[in-house]
Amino acid sequence: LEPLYQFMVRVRLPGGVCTTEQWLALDALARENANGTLRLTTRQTFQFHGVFKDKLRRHVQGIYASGLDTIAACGDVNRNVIATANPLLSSARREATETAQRIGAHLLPRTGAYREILLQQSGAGEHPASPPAGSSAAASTATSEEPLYGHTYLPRKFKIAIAVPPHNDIDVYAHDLGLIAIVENGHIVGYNVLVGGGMGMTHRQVATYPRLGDVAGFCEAADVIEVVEHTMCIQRDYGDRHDRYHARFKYTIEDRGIDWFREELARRAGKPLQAARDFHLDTSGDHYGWQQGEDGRWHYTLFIENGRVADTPGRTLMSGLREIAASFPGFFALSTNQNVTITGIDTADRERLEEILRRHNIENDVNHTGLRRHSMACVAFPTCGLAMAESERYLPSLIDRLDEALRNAGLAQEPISIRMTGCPNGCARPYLAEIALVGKAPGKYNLYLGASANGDRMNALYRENIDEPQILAALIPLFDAYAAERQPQERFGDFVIRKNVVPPMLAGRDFQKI
Ligand code: SRM
Ligand code: SF4
Repeated sequence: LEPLYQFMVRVRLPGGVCTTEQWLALDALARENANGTLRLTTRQTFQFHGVFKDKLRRHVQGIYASGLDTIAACGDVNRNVIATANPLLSSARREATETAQRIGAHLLPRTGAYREILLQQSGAGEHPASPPAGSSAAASTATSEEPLYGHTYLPRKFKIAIAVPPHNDIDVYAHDLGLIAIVENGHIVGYNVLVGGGMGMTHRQVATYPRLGDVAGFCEAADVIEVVEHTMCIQRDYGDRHDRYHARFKYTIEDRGIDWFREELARRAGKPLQAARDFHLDTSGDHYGWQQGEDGRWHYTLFIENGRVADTPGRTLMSGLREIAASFPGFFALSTNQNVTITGIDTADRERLEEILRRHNIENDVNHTGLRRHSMACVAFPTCGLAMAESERYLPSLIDRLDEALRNAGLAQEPISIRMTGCPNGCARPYLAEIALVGKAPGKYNLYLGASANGDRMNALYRENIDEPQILAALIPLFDAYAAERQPQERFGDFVIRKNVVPPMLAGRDFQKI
Protein backbone atom coordinates (compact mmCIF):
# COMPACT_ATOMS: atom_id res chain seq x y z
CA LEU A 1 0.00 0.00 0.00
CA GLU A 2 1.42 3.38 -0.98
CA PRO A 3 1.27 6.41 1.36
CA LEU A 4 -1.42 8.94 0.41
CA TYR A 5 0.91 11.51 -1.20
CA GLN A 6 -0.50 14.93 -1.94
CA PHE A 7 1.11 17.84 -3.73
CA MET A 8 1.16 21.60 -3.98
CA VAL A 9 1.03 22.73 -7.61
CA ARG A 10 2.19 26.22 -8.62
CA VAL A 11 1.32 27.88 -11.92
CA ARG A 12 3.85 29.96 -13.86
CA LEU A 13 2.26 33.28 -14.72
CA PRO A 14 4.82 36.01 -15.56
CA GLY A 15 3.31 39.42 -14.90
CA GLY A 16 0.33 37.87 -13.08
CA VAL A 17 -2.33 38.21 -15.78
CA CYS A 18 -4.77 35.49 -16.81
CA THR A 19 -7.81 35.54 -19.02
CA THR A 20 -11.18 35.09 -17.37
CA GLU A 21 -11.44 31.79 -19.30
CA GLN A 22 -8.21 30.65 -17.65
CA TRP A 23 -9.53 31.71 -14.25
CA LEU A 24 -12.63 29.57 -14.85
CA ALA A 25 -10.46 26.63 -15.92
CA LEU A 26 -8.27 26.89 -12.81
CA ASP A 27 -11.34 27.28 -10.60
CA ALA A 28 -12.81 24.08 -12.04
CA LEU A 29 -9.49 22.22 -11.61
CA ALA A 30 -9.25 23.34 -7.98
CA ARG A 31 -12.65 21.82 -7.30
CA GLU A 32 -12.02 18.64 -9.30
CA ASN A 33 -8.47 17.75 -8.30
CA ALA A 34 -7.39 19.88 -5.34
CA ASN A 35 -8.82 21.03 -2.02
CA GLY A 36 -11.52 23.19 -3.60
CA THR A 37 -9.67 26.50 -3.13
CA LEU A 38 -7.31 28.66 -5.16
CA ARG A 39 -4.37 30.37 -3.46
CA LEU A 40 -3.03 33.64 -4.88
CA THR A 41 0.65 33.95 -4.01
CA THR A 42 3.09 36.72 -3.19
CA ARG A 43 4.67 36.12 -6.61
CA GLN A 44 1.51 36.94 -8.52
CA THR A 45 0.38 33.45 -9.41
CA PHE A 46 -1.83 30.54 -8.33
CA GLN A 47 -1.16 27.61 -6.07
CA PHE A 48 -3.30 24.53 -5.65
CA HIS A 49 -3.11 22.54 -2.45
CA GLY A 50 -4.05 18.94 -1.73
CA VAL A 51 -3.60 17.45 -5.21
CA PHE A 52 -3.41 13.70 -4.63
CA LYS A 53 -0.80 11.77 -6.54
CA ASP A 54 -3.30 9.93 -8.72
CA LYS A 55 -4.69 13.25 -9.93
CA LEU A 56 -1.39 15.07 -10.36
CA ARG A 57 -0.87 14.42 -14.07
CA ARG A 58 -4.48 15.10 -14.93
CA HIS A 59 -4.23 18.35 -12.98
CA VAL A 60 -1.06 19.58 -14.69
CA GLN A 61 -2.51 18.57 -18.05
CA GLY A 62 -5.65 20.58 -17.26
CA ILE A 63 -3.55 23.65 -16.48
CA TYR A 64 -1.65 23.13 -19.73
CA ALA A 65 -4.86 22.80 -21.71
CA SER A 66 -5.90 26.23 -20.42
CA GLY A 67 -2.79 27.74 -22.06
CA LEU A 68 -0.78 27.96 -18.82
CA ASP A 69 1.89 25.72 -17.34
CA THR A 70 3.85 25.00 -14.19
CA ILE A 71 7.33 24.93 -15.77
CA ALA A 72 10.04 26.48 -13.57
CA ALA A 73 7.55 27.72 -10.99
CA CYS A 74 9.84 25.96 -8.47
CA GLY A 75 13.48 24.79 -8.55
CA ASP A 76 16.95 26.25 -9.03
CA VAL A 77 15.95 28.30 -12.05
CA ASN A 78 14.57 31.72 -12.80
CA ARG A 79 11.16 31.85 -11.06
CA ASN A 80 7.91 33.56 -11.95
CA VAL A 81 8.86 37.07 -13.07
CA ILE A 82 6.67 39.63 -11.34
CA ALA A 83 5.70 43.16 -12.32
CA THR A 84 3.63 46.02 -10.91
CA ALA A 85 0.07 44.77 -11.12
CA ASN A 86 -2.56 45.41 -13.78
CA PRO A 87 -1.11 46.04 -17.24
CA LEU A 88 -4.43 47.46 -18.44
CA LEU A 89 -4.13 50.54 -16.26
CA SER A 90 -1.44 52.36 -18.25
CA SER A 91 0.97 51.95 -21.17
CA ALA A 92 3.93 51.83 -18.78
CA ARG A 93 2.40 48.98 -16.80
CA ARG A 94 1.58 47.11 -19.99
CA GLU A 95 5.19 47.47 -21.12
CA ALA A 96 6.43 46.26 -17.71
CA THR A 97 4.17 43.19 -17.86
CA GLU A 98 5.24 42.43 -21.43
CA THR A 99 8.87 42.69 -20.31
CA ALA A 100 8.15 40.27 -17.46
CA GLN A 101 6.60 37.85 -19.94
CA ARG A 102 9.53 38.18 -22.36
CA ILE A 103 12.04 37.61 -19.57
CA GLY A 104 10.01 34.64 -18.32
CA ALA A 105 10.02 33.06 -21.80
CA HIS A 106 13.69 33.84 -22.42
CA LEU A 107 14.88 32.23 -19.19
CA LEU A 108 12.63 29.19 -19.44
CA PRO A 109 14.41 25.82 -19.15
CA ARG A 110 14.33 24.01 -22.49
CA THR A 111 14.08 20.47 -21.13
CA GLY A 112 11.53 18.17 -22.68
CA ALA A 113 11.16 16.25 -19.41
CA TYR A 114 8.12 18.25 -18.41
CA ARG A 115 6.20 17.20 -21.47
CA GLU A 116 7.42 13.64 -21.34
CA ILE A 117 6.71 13.03 -17.66
CA LEU A 118 3.76 15.23 -16.85
CA LEU A 119 2.03 15.71 -20.17
CA GLN A 120 2.99 12.23 -21.33
CA GLN A 121 3.91 13.52 -24.74
CA SER A 122 6.93 11.96 -26.42
CA GLY A 123 10.34 13.65 -26.09
CA ALA A 124 12.80 15.54 -28.22
CA GLY A 125 11.32 16.96 -31.35
CA GLU A 126 8.22 14.74 -31.51
CA HIS A 127 5.11 16.38 -30.16
CA PRO A 128 1.91 14.54 -30.86
CA ALA A 129 0.01 17.56 -29.63
CA SER A 130 1.26 21.08 -30.13
CA PRO A 131 1.39 23.26 -27.04
CA PRO A 132 -1.56 25.66 -26.90
CA ALA A 133 -0.82 28.81 -28.90
CA GLY A 134 0.63 31.52 -26.72
CA SER A 135 1.53 29.16 -23.88
CA SER A 136 5.04 29.45 -22.58
CA ALA A 137 5.64 25.81 -23.38
CA ALA A 138 5.08 26.72 -27.01
CA ALA A 139 8.21 28.88 -26.77
CA SER A 140 10.24 25.99 -25.40
CA THR A 141 11.83 23.43 -27.68
CA ALA A 142 12.18 19.94 -26.26
CA THR A 143 15.90 19.27 -26.13
CA SER A 144 18.25 17.93 -23.54
CA GLU A 145 20.47 20.98 -24.08
CA GLU A 146 20.03 23.85 -21.67
CA PRO A 147 21.73 26.84 -23.29
CA LEU A 148 21.50 28.99 -20.17
CA TYR A 149 21.31 26.46 -17.35
CA GLY A 150 23.75 23.81 -18.58
CA HIS A 151 23.76 20.45 -16.81
CA THR A 152 23.71 21.83 -13.28
CA TYR A 153 21.20 24.68 -13.48
CA LEU A 154 21.65 27.53 -10.95
CA PRO A 155 23.13 27.29 -7.44
CA ARG A 156 19.72 28.31 -6.07
CA LYS A 157 16.39 29.87 -7.12
CA PHE A 158 16.63 33.23 -8.92
CA LYS A 159 13.92 35.89 -8.71
CA ILE A 160 13.22 38.92 -10.89
CA ALA A 161 10.76 41.75 -10.26
CA ILE A 162 9.80 44.90 -12.18
CA ALA A 163 8.43 48.02 -10.46
CA VAL A 164 6.67 50.88 -12.19
CA PRO A 165 7.20 53.89 -9.90
CA PRO A 166 5.78 55.32 -7.79
CA HIS A 167 4.35 51.88 -6.97
CA ASN A 168 6.54 49.35 -5.28
CA ASP A 169 3.89 46.66 -4.83
CA ILE A 170 6.41 44.07 -5.95
CA ASP A 171 8.99 45.06 -3.28
CA VAL A 172 11.75 45.70 -5.78
CA TYR A 173 14.54 45.58 -3.17
CA ALA A 174 13.62 42.02 -2.15
CA HIS A 175 14.68 40.08 -5.23
CA ASP A 176 17.86 38.71 -6.76
CA LEU A 177 17.32 41.14 -9.62
CA GLY A 178 15.02 44.15 -9.39
CA LEU A 179 14.19 46.45 -12.28
CA ILE A 180 12.78 49.92 -11.66
CA ALA A 181 11.10 51.23 -14.80
CA ILE A 182 12.10 54.74 -15.84
CA VAL A 183 9.08 56.23 -17.56
CA GLU A 184 9.18 59.21 -19.93
CA ASN A 185 6.07 60.53 -21.70
CA GLY A 186 4.12 57.51 -20.48
CA HIS A 187 6.54 54.88 -21.83
CA ILE A 188 9.39 52.89 -20.31
CA VAL A 189 12.74 54.09 -21.69
CA GLY A 190 14.85 51.81 -19.52
CA TYR A 191 15.39 50.32 -16.10
CA ASN A 192 17.46 50.93 -13.01
CA VAL A 193 19.03 47.58 -12.20
CA LEU A 194 19.12 46.38 -8.58
CA VAL A 195 20.96 43.23 -7.58
CA GLY A 196 21.37 41.10 -4.48
CA GLY A 197 18.05 41.40 -2.67
CA GLY A 198 16.42 38.50 -0.86
CA MET A 199 14.44 37.62 2.22
CA GLY A 200 15.24 34.14 3.51
CA MET A 201 17.30 33.48 6.62
CA THR A 202 17.66 30.88 9.36
CA HIS A 203 16.91 31.91 12.94
CA ARG A 204 20.09 32.69 14.90
CA GLN A 205 22.44 31.89 12.00
CA VAL A 206 24.02 35.32 11.62
CA ALA A 207 25.62 34.36 8.33
CA THR A 208 22.11 34.22 6.84
CA TYR A 209 20.01 37.36 6.49
CA PRO A 210 17.49 39.24 4.40
CA ARG A 211 19.11 41.86 2.23
CA LEU A 212 18.06 44.89 0.17
CA GLY A 213 19.21 44.92 -3.43
CA ASP A 214 21.94 47.43 -4.42
CA VAL A 215 21.33 49.86 -7.27
CA ALA A 216 23.91 48.91 -9.91
CA GLY A 217 23.01 51.35 -12.70
CA PHE A 218 20.64 51.95 -15.60
CA CYS A 219 20.09 50.06 -18.85
CA GLU A 220 18.10 51.03 -21.93
CA ALA A 221 14.81 49.19 -22.47
CA ALA A 222 16.25 47.59 -25.63
CA ASP A 223 19.07 46.01 -23.60
CA VAL A 224 17.05 44.64 -20.71
CA ILE A 225 16.85 40.99 -21.82
CA GLU A 226 20.61 40.88 -22.37
CA VAL A 227 21.31 42.51 -18.98
CA VAL A 228 18.95 40.10 -17.23
CA GLU A 229 20.48 37.06 -18.93
CA HIS A 230 24.06 38.11 -18.10
CA THR A 231 23.10 38.88 -14.51
CA MET A 232 21.53 35.45 -14.02
CA CYS A 233 24.54 33.82 -15.66
CA ILE A 234 26.94 35.71 -13.37
CA GLN A 235 25.14 34.10 -10.45
CA ARG A 236 25.18 30.75 -12.30
CA ASP A 237 28.96 30.98 -12.59
CA TYR A 238 29.89 32.61 -9.25
CA GLY A 239 27.13 31.57 -6.82
CA ASP A 240 28.12 29.25 -3.98
CA ARG A 241 27.45 25.64 -5.00
CA HIS A 242 28.84 24.14 -1.77
CA ASP A 243 26.56 25.65 0.86
CA ARG A 244 22.86 26.00 0.02
CA TYR A 245 22.42 28.44 2.91
CA HIS A 246 24.91 30.74 1.21
CA ALA A 247 23.91 30.09 -2.38
CA ARG A 248 21.56 32.98 -3.17
CA PHE A 249 22.78 35.85 -5.32
CA LYS A 250 22.57 38.23 -2.34
CA TYR A 251 25.59 36.49 -0.78
CA THR A 252 27.53 36.59 -4.06
CA ILE A 253 26.94 40.35 -4.20
CA GLU A 254 27.65 40.87 -0.50
CA ASP A 255 30.91 38.87 -0.70
CA ARG A 256 32.24 40.28 -3.97
CA GLY A 257 30.78 43.78 -3.93
CA ILE A 258 28.65 45.83 -6.28
CA ASP A 259 31.68 47.20 -8.17
CA TRP A 260 32.78 43.65 -9.00
CA PHE A 261 29.29 42.97 -10.33
CA ARG A 262 29.30 46.13 -12.47
CA GLU A 263 32.65 45.16 -14.00
CA GLU A 264 31.65 41.56 -14.63
CA LEU A 265 28.38 42.63 -16.27
CA ALA A 266 30.19 45.23 -18.42
CA ARG A 267 32.71 42.59 -19.51
CA ARG A 268 29.98 40.17 -20.58
CA ALA A 269 27.70 42.78 -22.15
CA GLY A 270 30.51 44.67 -23.85
CA LYS A 271 29.43 47.96 -22.27
CA PRO A 272 28.87 49.28 -18.75
CA LEU A 273 25.54 50.14 -17.17
CA GLN A 274 24.81 53.86 -17.25
CA ALA A 275 24.47 55.91 -14.05
CA ALA A 276 21.19 55.11 -12.28
CA ARG A 277 18.33 57.52 -13.01
CA ASP A 278 16.27 59.30 -10.34
CA PHE A 279 13.17 57.50 -9.15
CA HIS A 280 10.61 57.81 -6.40
CA LEU A 281 8.69 54.95 -4.77
CA ASP A 282 5.80 55.82 -2.48
CA THR A 283 4.02 52.65 -1.43
CA SER A 284 4.27 48.90 -1.47
CA GLY A 285 0.52 48.35 -0.98
CA ASP A 286 -2.28 47.82 -3.52
CA HIS A 287 -4.88 50.43 -4.43
CA TYR A 288 -8.23 48.87 -3.51
CA GLY A 289 -11.59 49.43 -5.18
CA TRP A 290 -12.14 51.28 -8.45
CA GLN A 291 -9.39 52.89 -10.53
CA GLN A 292 -9.78 54.34 -14.01
CA GLY A 293 -7.20 53.43 -16.64
CA GLU A 294 -5.67 55.60 -19.35
CA ASP A 295 -8.26 54.33 -21.85
CA GLY A 296 -11.19 55.33 -19.61
CA ARG A 297 -12.12 51.79 -18.57
CA TRP A 298 -12.39 50.79 -14.92
CA HIS A 299 -10.55 48.26 -12.77
CA TYR A 300 -11.68 46.91 -9.42
CA THR A 301 -9.06 45.61 -6.99
CA LEU A 302 -10.49 43.18 -4.50
CA PHE A 303 -8.87 42.54 -1.14
CA ILE A 304 -8.37 38.80 -0.68
CA GLU A 305 -7.28 38.01 2.82
CA ASN A 306 -3.96 36.14 2.56
CA GLY A 307 -4.76 35.24 -1.04
CA ARG A 308 -7.10 32.35 -0.21
CA VAL A 309 -9.98 32.14 -2.70
CA ALA A 310 -12.63 29.98 -1.05
CA ASP A 311 -16.32 29.98 -0.22
CA THR A 312 -17.03 30.40 3.48
CA PRO A 313 -20.38 30.60 5.27
CA GLY A 314 -22.00 33.90 4.32
CA ARG A 315 -19.16 34.91 1.97
CA THR A 316 -18.93 33.15 -1.38
CA LEU A 317 -15.65 34.50 -2.73
CA MET A 318 -14.82 31.62 -5.05
CA SER A 319 -18.34 31.44 -6.49
CA GLY A 320 -18.50 35.23 -6.79
CA LEU A 321 -15.26 35.44 -8.76
CA ARG A 322 -16.45 32.55 -10.93
CA GLU A 323 -19.65 34.44 -11.72
CA ILE A 324 -17.68 37.63 -12.47
CA ALA A 325 -15.24 35.75 -14.72
CA ALA A 326 -18.19 34.26 -16.61
CA SER A 327 -20.03 37.61 -16.85
CA PHE A 328 -17.16 39.93 -17.82
CA PRO A 329 -14.86 38.22 -20.34
CA GLY A 330 -11.43 39.80 -20.27
CA PHE A 331 -8.56 39.61 -17.83
CA PHE A 332 -7.93 39.20 -14.12
CA ALA A 333 -4.68 40.70 -12.82
CA LEU A 334 -3.06 39.18 -9.73
CA SER A 335 -1.01 41.38 -7.42
CA THR A 336 2.06 40.42 -5.42
CA ASN A 337 0.11 41.36 -2.30
CA GLN A 338 -2.12 38.31 -2.89
CA ASN A 339 -5.05 40.34 -4.26
CA VAL A 340 -6.85 40.34 -7.61
CA THR A 341 -7.98 43.11 -9.97
CA ILE A 342 -11.00 42.63 -12.23
CA THR A 343 -9.91 44.65 -15.23
CA GLY A 344 -11.37 46.52 -18.18
CA ILE A 345 -14.92 47.28 -17.00
CA ASP A 346 -16.93 49.84 -18.96
CA THR A 347 -18.59 52.64 -16.98
CA ALA A 348 -22.02 51.24 -17.87
CA ASP A 349 -21.10 47.85 -16.35
CA ARG A 350 -19.78 49.03 -13.02
CA GLU A 351 -23.14 48.71 -11.27
CA ARG A 352 -23.61 45.15 -12.60
CA LEU A 353 -20.23 44.12 -11.19
CA GLU A 354 -20.93 45.78 -7.86
CA GLU A 355 -24.24 43.89 -7.64
CA ILE A 356 -22.43 40.54 -8.00
CA LEU A 357 -19.85 41.56 -5.39
CA ARG A 358 -22.62 42.57 -2.97
CA ARG A 359 -24.70 39.44 -3.61
CA HIS A 360 -21.72 37.23 -2.73
CA ASN A 361 -20.79 39.52 0.18
CA ILE A 362 -17.26 39.94 -1.14
CA GLU A 363 -16.95 43.67 -1.89
CA ASN A 364 -14.11 45.43 -0.09
CA ASP A 365 -15.28 45.90 3.46
CA VAL A 366 -15.23 49.55 4.51
CA ASN A 367 -15.03 48.38 8.13
CA HIS A 368 -11.67 46.71 7.56
CA THR A 369 -8.90 48.55 9.34
CA GLY A 370 -5.90 49.89 7.48
CA LEU A 371 -3.90 47.17 9.23
CA ARG A 372 -5.98 44.35 7.72
CA ARG A 373 -5.96 45.95 4.27
CA HIS A 374 -2.16 45.98 4.46
CA SER A 375 -1.75 42.47 5.81
CA MET A 376 -0.17 39.41 4.24
CA ALA A 377 0.55 35.93 5.52
CA CYS A 378 2.36 33.01 3.96
CA VAL A 379 0.70 29.61 3.70
CA ALA A 380 2.49 27.77 6.56
CA PHE A 381 0.44 24.99 8.25
CA PRO A 382 -1.08 22.64 7.27
CA THR A 383 0.58 22.27 3.86
CA CYS A 384 4.03 23.85 4.17
CA GLY A 385 6.59 21.33 5.36
CA LEU A 386 8.92 24.08 6.59
CA ALA A 387 6.43 25.85 8.86
CA MET A 388 7.33 26.29 12.53
CA ALA A 389 4.15 28.22 13.44
CA GLU A 390 0.74 29.09 12.01
CA SER A 391 0.45 31.98 9.58
CA GLU A 392 -2.41 32.14 7.03
CA ARG A 393 -4.83 30.45 9.44
CA TYR A 394 -3.84 32.64 12.39
CA LEU A 395 -3.13 36.20 11.22
CA PRO A 396 -6.82 37.15 10.65
CA SER A 397 -7.76 36.40 14.27
CA LEU A 398 -4.69 38.18 15.62
CA ILE A 399 -5.68 41.20 13.54
CA ASP A 400 -9.19 41.05 15.11
CA ARG A 401 -7.50 41.66 18.46
CA LEU A 402 -5.14 44.34 17.18
CA ASP A 403 -8.07 46.06 15.43
CA GLU A 404 -9.75 46.61 18.76
CA ALA A 405 -6.66 48.42 20.06
CA LEU A 406 -6.35 50.44 16.85
CA ARG A 407 -10.00 51.50 17.00
CA ASN A 408 -9.59 52.53 20.64
CA ALA A 409 -6.55 54.59 19.67
CA GLY A 410 -8.35 56.25 16.73
CA LEU A 411 -6.09 54.50 14.22
CA ALA A 412 -8.66 52.29 12.46
CA GLN A 413 -8.03 53.71 8.98
CA GLU A 414 -4.27 54.22 9.37
CA PRO A 415 -2.39 52.18 6.75
CA ILE A 416 0.03 50.04 8.75
CA SER A 417 1.57 47.02 7.06
CA ILE A 418 1.71 43.72 8.93
CA ARG A 419 3.08 40.48 7.53
CA MET A 420 3.35 37.06 9.10
CA THR A 421 5.30 33.97 8.11
CA GLY A 422 5.44 30.56 9.69
CA CYS A 423 9.23 30.43 9.47
CA PRO A 424 12.13 32.77 8.64
CA ASN A 425 12.21 31.88 4.93
CA GLY A 426 10.26 35.05 4.32
CA CYS A 427 7.62 33.99 1.79
CA ALA A 428 5.38 36.99 2.59
CA ARG A 429 8.44 39.30 2.46
CA PRO A 430 7.97 40.00 6.19
CA TYR A 431 11.19 41.94 6.67
CA LEU A 432 9.73 44.75 4.57
CA ALA A 433 6.61 45.23 6.74
CA GLU A 434 6.17 47.91 9.38
CA ILE A 435 5.18 45.06 11.72
CA ALA A 436 6.31 41.48 11.10
CA LEU A 437 5.75 38.27 13.00
CA VAL A 438 8.00 35.39 12.04
CA GLY A 439 7.32 31.93 13.42
CA LYS A 440 9.78 30.23 15.77
CA ALA A 441 7.65 27.44 17.27
CA PRO A 442 3.94 26.66 17.57
CA GLY A 443 2.34 29.84 18.96
CA LYS A 444 5.68 31.69 19.19
CA TYR A 445 6.95 34.48 16.95
CA ASN A 446 9.75 36.99 16.63
CA LEU A 447 8.38 40.52 16.36
CA TYR A 448 10.13 42.90 13.96
CA LEU A 449 9.32 46.61 13.59
CA GLY A 450 10.29 49.65 11.59
CA ALA A 451 10.34 48.91 7.85
CA SER A 452 9.48 51.84 5.60
CA ALA A 453 6.11 52.01 3.87
CA ASN A 454 7.67 52.13 0.41
CA GLY A 455 9.84 49.05 0.82
CA ASP A 456 13.31 50.63 0.93
CA ARG A 457 14.16 49.87 4.58
CA MET A 458 13.88 46.58 6.45
CA ASN A 459 12.52 46.11 9.95
CA ALA A 460 14.56 45.11 13.00
CA LEU A 461 14.06 42.61 15.80
CA TYR A 462 12.04 44.02 18.71
CA ARG A 463 10.93 40.99 20.73
CA GLU A 464 11.97 37.36 20.42
CA ASN A 465 9.96 34.16 20.72
CA ILE A 466 6.75 35.69 22.09
CA ASP A 467 3.17 34.39 22.24
CA GLU A 468 -0.11 36.20 21.57
CA PRO A 469 -0.52 37.93 24.96
CA GLN A 470 3.08 39.16 24.67
CA ILE A 471 2.51 40.33 21.08
CA LEU A 472 -0.51 42.37 22.20
CA ALA A 473 1.40 43.70 25.22
CA ALA A 474 4.24 44.79 22.95
CA LEU A 475 2.15 46.42 20.22
CA ILE A 476 -0.77 48.09 22.01
CA PRO A 477 1.34 50.66 23.95
CA LEU A 478 3.18 51.47 20.70
CA PHE A 479 -0.15 52.06 18.92
CA ASP A 480 -1.21 54.39 21.76
CA ALA A 481 2.09 56.27 21.60
CA TYR A 482 1.82 56.51 17.81
CA ALA A 483 -1.71 57.95 18.09
CA ALA A 484 -0.58 60.54 20.62
CA GLU A 485 2.87 61.51 19.38
CA ARG A 486 3.09 60.98 15.63
CA GLN A 487 3.92 63.81 13.29
CA PRO A 488 1.58 64.70 10.40
CA GLN A 489 1.63 61.92 7.74
CA GLU A 490 4.19 59.96 9.73
CA ARG A 491 3.92 56.22 9.14
CA PHE A 492 4.11 53.73 11.99
CA GLY A 493 7.37 52.27 10.66
CA ASP A 494 9.01 55.70 10.63
CA PHE A 495 7.58 56.57 14.06
CA VAL A 496 9.21 53.59 15.78
CA ILE A 497 12.55 54.54 14.24
CA ARG A 498 12.24 58.21 15.31
CA LYS A 499 11.39 57.09 18.83
CA ASN A 500 14.39 54.72 18.92
CA VAL A 501 12.17 51.70 19.51
CA VAL A 502 14.34 49.87 16.96
CA PRO A 503 17.29 50.99 14.83
CA PRO A 504 16.87 51.65 11.11
CA MET A 505 17.87 48.46 9.32
CA LEU A 506 19.48 48.89 5.92
CA ALA A 507 22.37 46.43 5.84
CA GLY A 508 21.41 42.78 5.71
CA ARG A 509 24.61 41.62 7.42
CA ASP A 510 23.49 43.51 10.58
CA PHE A 511 20.02 41.97 10.59
CA GLN A 512 20.70 39.05 12.89
CA LYS A 513 23.27 40.87 15.02
CA ILE A 514 20.73 42.73 17.14
FE1 SRM B 1 8.41 30.65 -0.54
C1 SRM B 1 9.88 27.69 0.13
C2 SRM B 1 5.38 29.26 -0.31
C3 SRM B 1 7.13 33.36 -2.04
C4 SRM B 1 11.28 32.36 0.20
N1 SRM B 1 7.75 28.76 -0.21
C5 SRM B 1 8.53 27.66 -0.01
C6 SRM B 1 7.67 26.39 -0.01
C7 SRM B 1 7.67 25.83 -1.40
C8 SRM B 1 8.08 25.35 1.04
C9 SRM B 1 9.03 24.26 0.63
O1 SRM B 1 10.08 24.53 0.01
O2 SRM B 1 8.73 23.12 0.97
C10 SRM B 1 6.32 27.00 0.40
C11 SRM B 1 5.06 26.23 -0.05
C12 SRM B 1 4.02 26.33 1.02
C13 SRM B 1 2.70 25.79 0.65
O3 SRM B 1 2.21 24.88 1.36
O4 SRM B 1 2.10 26.27 -0.31
C14 SRM B 1 6.46 28.42 -0.08
N2 SRM B 1 6.60 31.15 -1.17
C15 SRM B 1 5.45 30.51 -0.88
C16 SRM B 1 4.24 31.33 -1.27
C17 SRM B 1 3.05 30.49 -1.74
C18 SRM B 1 3.86 32.22 -0.09
C19 SRM B 1 2.50 32.84 -0.16
O5 SRM B 1 1.81 32.74 0.86
O6 SRM B 1 2.12 33.45 -1.15
C20 SRM B 1 4.88 32.21 -2.34
C21 SRM B 1 4.84 31.58 -3.71
C22 SRM B 1 5.67 32.30 -4.68
C23 SRM B 1 5.41 31.97 -6.12
O7 SRM B 1 4.27 32.09 -6.55
O8 SRM B 1 6.38 31.65 -6.81
C24 SRM B 1 6.31 32.27 -1.84
N3 SRM B 1 9.11 32.48 -0.94
C25 SRM B 1 8.38 33.50 -1.47
C26 SRM B 1 9.08 34.74 -1.31
C27 SRM B 1 8.56 36.10 -1.73
C28 SRM B 1 8.94 36.46 -3.14
O9 SRM B 1 9.50 35.65 -3.88
O10 SRM B 1 8.68 37.61 -3.51
C29 SRM B 1 10.26 34.45 -0.65
C30 SRM B 1 11.31 35.49 -0.17
C31 SRM B 1 12.12 36.06 -1.26
C32 SRM B 1 13.37 35.27 -1.49
O11 SRM B 1 13.29 34.24 -2.16
O12 SRM B 1 14.42 35.67 -0.96
C33 SRM B 1 10.27 33.03 -0.43
N4 SRM B 1 10.29 30.09 0.02
C34 SRM B 1 11.30 30.94 0.35
C35 SRM B 1 12.41 30.20 0.86
C36 SRM B 1 13.75 30.79 1.40
C37 SRM B 1 14.71 31.05 0.31
C38 SRM B 1 16.04 31.50 0.85
O13 SRM B 1 16.77 32.19 0.13
O14 SRM B 1 16.41 31.15 1.96
C39 SRM B 1 12.02 28.84 0.84
C40 SRM B 1 12.85 27.63 1.27
C41 SRM B 1 13.94 27.28 0.32
O15 SRM B 1 14.03 27.77 -0.80
O16 SRM B 1 14.77 26.47 0.74
C42 SRM B 1 10.68 28.81 0.32
FE1 SF4 C 1 6.42 27.83 4.57
FE2 SF4 C 1 8.18 29.36 5.81
FE3 SF4 C 1 7.39 30.00 3.36
FE4 SF4 C 1 5.72 30.28 5.33
S1 SF4 C 1 7.66 31.39 5.12
S2 SF4 C 1 5.26 29.29 3.38
S3 SF4 C 1 6.25 28.61 6.68
S4 SF4 C 1 8.54 28.20 3.91
